[in-house]
Amino acid sequence: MVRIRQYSFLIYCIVVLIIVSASGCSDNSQQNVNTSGEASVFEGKELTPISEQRNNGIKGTQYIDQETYELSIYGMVDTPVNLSYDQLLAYPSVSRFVRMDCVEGWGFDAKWTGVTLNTLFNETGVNSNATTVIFYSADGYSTSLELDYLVDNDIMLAYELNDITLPADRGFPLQLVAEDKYGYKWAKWITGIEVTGEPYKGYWESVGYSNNADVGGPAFER
Ligand SMILES: Nc1nc2c(c(=O)[nH]1)N[C@H]1C(S)=C(S)[C@@H](COP(=O)(O)O)O[C@H]1N2
Ligand SMILES: [Mo]
Repeated sequence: MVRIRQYSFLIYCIVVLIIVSASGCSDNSQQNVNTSGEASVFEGKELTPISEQRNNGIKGTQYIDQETYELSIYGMVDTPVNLSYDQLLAYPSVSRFVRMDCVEGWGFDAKWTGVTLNTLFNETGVNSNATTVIFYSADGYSTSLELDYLVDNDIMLAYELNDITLPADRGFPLQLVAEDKYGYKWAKWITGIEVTGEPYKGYWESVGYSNNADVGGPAFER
């Protein structure tokens, strides 16, 4: 009798285990992301696991189809381009350790891999009187940065995070790694890049957040 009860308890445990693991029942936002092979250290610096990073998109996770995806670069350029996901990956890549700091006081450390804007601008050419670059996202979000900041700091568009292809809720296929700028400059799910000669205020900037957004600087425009 005792043995049968022990057996049925064992089977009960196994069934529960299977259900829990199949439903992705865990308290992080990366439930269906396979992060095996995720890097935990880069250049001797510890990385925040993807499972401990947050997602605060204005309209939730965007799911972009890799097959039909195109990045448009247009505006004050010599040659506008539409680049497929495979074309983006074919450019020389760079990897860097960069910390992301949200203006609300949380952040994380990560290894980012992607293609620099300088590489892409080399392809399109940029008009000499251009000053500003606007990033448009699939969720209707937008933000902008000064052209000089992007060029001088060799800023990249990341397609990998801690050696993992950017998961959908982290911004697949591309997140801007806006080094030393608050998180709201780190556009995710980027579909369009416009080069312009006018200052531009994006989603959060247009309601008062600093358009400069230097980490450590004021959160709001005076
Ligand atoms: N498309 C899009 N990009 C976005 C946002 C957004 O709502 N939509 N939120 C921004 C803000 S406020 C922050 S702090 C970071 C968060 O990035 P993470 O998901 O890598 O943590 O994404 C930024 N990029
Ligand atoms: Mo943020």
